[in-house]
Amino acid sequence: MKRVLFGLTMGAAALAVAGCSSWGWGSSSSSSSSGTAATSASTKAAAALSPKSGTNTAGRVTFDQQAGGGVMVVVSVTGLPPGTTHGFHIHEKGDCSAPDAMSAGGHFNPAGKPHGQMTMPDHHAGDMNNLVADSSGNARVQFIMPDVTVAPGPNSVVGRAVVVHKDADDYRTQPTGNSGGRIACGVIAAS
Ligand SMILES: [Cu+2]
Repeated sequence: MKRVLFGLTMGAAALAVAGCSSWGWGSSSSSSSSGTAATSASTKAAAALSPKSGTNTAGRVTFDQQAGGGVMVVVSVTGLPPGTTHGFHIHEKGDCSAPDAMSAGGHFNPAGKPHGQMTMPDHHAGDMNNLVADSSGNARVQFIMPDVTVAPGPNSVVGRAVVVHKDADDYRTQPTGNSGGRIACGVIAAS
């Protein structure tokens, strides 16, 4: 008798879980080809950088939210003048439509902090270290951003823009780092 009751209870629980899952799939994006992926928020995103302000600078940046906190950022940029240093930030608006990328707005700064270097106590969530081009004009680097997420929330990078600047960020000048014009821009989308 106990066995039968147990079996019935488990059956009801299974039905309840199945019901929740169906509801979850129905209310999420249909872009996922696998039903299981849609049950958790995306933890990966990417931006394709396009040339701006008449340059040939392009590239790709990927974002992978880490289980222990922070987001792993992998950067590959091409078409920089060899040996040069360039300010590099996440900007608040996911709009790279302007020829000078000014449409991307200011630095992504959800906490209202002063601009600074990523390792300083005060910095914008979107502040990243300068990119340094090698002798071929390429910059490849990877690092952890401590204050952003990929999953939805006030600090999510999805729907923002990655911007490469013409000059080096001095990590001091407010609120821009005095890094000059914008030479590449890409909108960050979940992937
Ligand atoms: Cu910037």
